Parts: sequence; structure tokens; C-alpha cells
Amino acid sequence: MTSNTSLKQWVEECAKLTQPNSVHWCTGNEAENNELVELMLKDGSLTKLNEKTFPNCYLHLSDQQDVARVEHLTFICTSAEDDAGPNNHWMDPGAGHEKMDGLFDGCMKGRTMYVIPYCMGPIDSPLARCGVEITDSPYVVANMRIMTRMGSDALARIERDGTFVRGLHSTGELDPDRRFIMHFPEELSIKSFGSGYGGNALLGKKCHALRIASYQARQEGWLAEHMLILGLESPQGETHYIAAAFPSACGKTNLAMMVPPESQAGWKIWTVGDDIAWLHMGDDGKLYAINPEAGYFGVVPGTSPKTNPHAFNMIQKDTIFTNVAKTDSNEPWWEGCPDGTATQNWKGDSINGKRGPAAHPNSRFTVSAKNNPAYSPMADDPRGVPISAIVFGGRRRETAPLVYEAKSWEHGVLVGAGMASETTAAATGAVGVVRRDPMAMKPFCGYNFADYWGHWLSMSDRSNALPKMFHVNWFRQDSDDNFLWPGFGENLRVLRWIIGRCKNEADAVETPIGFLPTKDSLDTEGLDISPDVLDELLSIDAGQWRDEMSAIGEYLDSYGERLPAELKEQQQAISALLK
Ligand code: SAT
Ligand code: MN
Repeated sequence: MTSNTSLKQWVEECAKLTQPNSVHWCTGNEAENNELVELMLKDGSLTKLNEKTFPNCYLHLSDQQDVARVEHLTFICTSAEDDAGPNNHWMDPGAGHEKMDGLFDGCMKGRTMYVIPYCMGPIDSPLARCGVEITDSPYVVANMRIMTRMGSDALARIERDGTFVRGLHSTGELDPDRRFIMHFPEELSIKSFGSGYGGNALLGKKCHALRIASYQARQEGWLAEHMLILGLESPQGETHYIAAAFPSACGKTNLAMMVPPESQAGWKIWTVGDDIAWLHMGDDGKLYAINPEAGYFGVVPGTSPKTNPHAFNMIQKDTIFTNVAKTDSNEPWWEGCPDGTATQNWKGDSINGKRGPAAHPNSRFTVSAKNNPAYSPMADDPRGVPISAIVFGGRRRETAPLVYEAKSWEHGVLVGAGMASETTAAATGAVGVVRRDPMAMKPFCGYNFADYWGHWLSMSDRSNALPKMFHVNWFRQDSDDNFLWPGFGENLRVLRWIIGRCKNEADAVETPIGFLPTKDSLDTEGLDISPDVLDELLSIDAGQWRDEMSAIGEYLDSYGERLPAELKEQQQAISALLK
């Protein structure tokens, strides 16, 4: 068990409430994992895939009503409602506990309660933080083992540090009417009931590393962000690190693992992380980032040797697939998979004559970061990597140019706060609607966005060495729905311009919304792009931007009195330039 009395006490309290048959403290070792896999193969929650072609790979088909995050059932429970802000659903902490404890009452009868100590970040990093998840789901244990540094080492660190985030989880009966994901940031605790889906159930990920950590980060002066981290290595061997925020399923994983095309020979991309970044200010005023995760929980459909060769290769072994389809030869299959024919869909039905996608659009792979051929050797460095540029992005068919640079840190915070994107399948709800998603944190910020922007702004009071900030949009389309920019590996050209700006080597033209590349400063050699299209990608439409800035202004106003004046001043200054 453990020498940490508060952990011991809490586990006892949870057992008393949920009444499991037995309590298992997870060590994270291989034998334990094998036993859990055996158990799941027996009860049918896992199927073994073709050992020859997909060694050590398994398929899990979830409940059909439990396939994504549930933002309408996700709550932030702070003493004051205003601390959670208009960006969150709020419940009084007392009422939240009462509601959840009612659901948890006796819910583990006949089941095993697993206690999972985990560490978010390199185990010996001062920037890492620990948690303990209690769950009755072996699937959650197996996934947490891939996604975090889980088991004995994490427990040893918890016993050394004395602090940890508490997460109590049960799949319950998977009844959508009895499903809630509740966060108690003031107590650093989480209660999640009624879902087995990644973002709702792997509590280290969105619940801890973003919602709870963002709250904690504000108190401690750092940032917990929904960002990938990549290293861009030049042919001369110089590496710059970029942190980039995009809403879920906007190609973050693809960008983090990009393979440079032939035209960019000599350049290399290293993956530090694909989803979450924790950024701390160093003594030199620079921001240093760690990836709190140890694996990838990525969207499967669309993964192919063309879109993401590294991801495609790394999921050929040691992978848990959730909600993909299957072929006759017991291989996983998904829309965009180059080989095979699906014969069973994600619902487990034979596919003959059935309509609709074979794999669920939000089907996922869980795989260790070590399987990624481009996994950065710096990803395990306890000091983190120094960030040269912060990039915001979204999926916008018009308005936002291919890339632009913010004029200052404060302006960059406005660019992040004004982010918007068309919705995707990672959350339940309508797909393809434009919604504001500041810093890609709309579903993940554990407190009032107004205070969050204030916290971002305050970083510049402490440093003159902050990264430059940029906005990108790979998704511009013409009136016939053709994409204007080739995307994928060619996005490297844009990253090179960004790093060029950081080194004061790339040219730009100043516009009201920021600095855009001059036609010559962006390398388009060998690309099949007409001058007109390039013009469209690298210019702004003042009319559209006047509308955009007033929409951003209205959005900011919805935060009322708490909105930092500085942010509104930035918005007004740009609006005035567009007049
Ligand atoms: O849906 S999850 O939160 O598990 C993954 C994601 O959206 O990035
Ligand atoms: Mn994400």
C-alpha cells in the first residue's frame, strides 16, 4: 500500500463509499498488465487482433452511447460561481459532492477497485505533478499505463512530495442520464461517473492535466495548455521548439509527427507532445515546456502513410484500438486505411449492406510515445524544452490567412482569445459549426476565461524573453470547397517562416491584424500554387476582419467586469486600424 496517510485514508473512504470486492494497488509492471488483458479478453471488453500483422494490439468496442467527451455533463465546482466563469458549467462544491457520492454509493459492488498512482511529466522533473486515479475499469488501467508514467515510481514520488490530485472514477452503468464529470479545483480533486471514454475516464488527461492543472498553474505562475510541442531541426542541426494550440481533431497529432516532404530535405520534426503542454518560466525568462503525457490517444480515421506516416507505423504494434472496424483477417480498419476491407463495424455488427462509417469518426488509438519514430530525445528531459514560438490555429474556411504573427505578447493573447474553429467529432454535438475556442481551451480551462487571459497577460510583467506568437490556418477553401494550401508535410514551410521570424531572419509586411509573410519570405518553391491563390492565402479582407473583430469584441464583452481591460484595448486598437 502506501506510507502516505492522506492517500491511505482517501482510498479507504472511497472503498467504503463504493464497496468493491477487492482493492488493487497498481504497480504498472508487465505481469500486472498481462493479467488485466487476460481478464478483459475473458469478459469480452477486449478482442485480440491479428498477432502476426498487429502484434500486441487489441480492440475495445465501447458502449454505443459513450464515444466522446460530454461537455454538457462536465462541471467545475468552485465556491464562487464566477470563479468557474461563463466558459464552464458550474455547480456548488457541496452539491457536486452530494450528487456524485449518491452515484458512487455501492457502485463497485462485485467489482475490483484499482488504485492508479501516476505522474504527469518526466518522473524526476520539478515541472511534473502527480495524481492518483481510483477506478473500477481495467480498460482505464491499461490506457493509463500507456498515457502516463504509472505505478510504483509515481507512488514513490507521491510519498516524497506529499501532494497529489485525487480522481475517483466509475463506469457505473454507462447510462448517459447518470453521467457526470466533476472537478473541484480548490481541492485538486475530480469525480467522474458513468463513462469509460478517454477524456471522461482517463483522468490524468483532460481532467487533471488541463482543467485542474490550469487552475493550479494560475496559482503557481505557470501555464497548462492544450498544445502540441514539436522540435524543428534545421539541416545545420539547430533545433527550435514550437508549442501549438488547435481545437481537438484539427490535425494536432499529424503536425506534431510531421514527416518533411522531399522538397524540405534535411529538415526534421521531433515530437515532444501531441496534446498537452505545461509551460514554466525559467530563470532566463524563457518558457520551458514539458509534455505531461507518455502516450498518444489519437483519432484513428484518416491515419495513413500519406497523412501521418509515423502514427501509421507506430500503431502497427502495442496499440489499444477503441471503436474501429475490423477485417476478416482480424486486423483493425478505419476510413482512410490504405489496406483491407472492413467486415465488422465499430458497433460489432457485420457490415454487409450497412450504411455509415465502419469506424466511429472519433475512434482512437492508445499507444506509447516510445513507439513514435520521431519521439524527441528531449521529451524526457526534466528541464523541459525552451519554446521559441507559440502558435494558435483553427479550422477556418475563410477570413484567417495561412499565417500571421502577433505584434506583441499582449496582442498574441488577443489572437489566442479570439480563436475560432469549425467543430469536429471529438465532442458530442453538431459538426462543422464555427465556435469560439480561445487557446483551444474552451472545454478544458478549469476557471473563468477572463482570469485566465489576465494570467496569460501577466506573464509579460515577469519576462522580456517570452516566445513570439503566431496564428495559422491550414484549412482555407475556395467557393468550390477546394483547399487552397496543400497542408500536411508542406506545413513545414510555414513553420520555417515562423522560426525565421523568431531569429529575425524572415521578412514580413505589417497589416492591422499582425505581420504576414512577404511573398518571397515563404518558401513555395516546387508547390503548385498560382499567384492568385498565394495572394489570397497571404492577405486579409478588411471587411471580413472588421466583422471578425467585432464578433471577438462581443464575445469578450460576454465576460463582463472581469475581462482584463488590456485585452479589450488590443481588440479596439485593431478594429480602429481596420476602419
Ligand atoms: O476526447 S479526448 O479528450 O479524450 C482527446 C482529445 O479530444 O484530445
Ligand atoms: Mn486534445
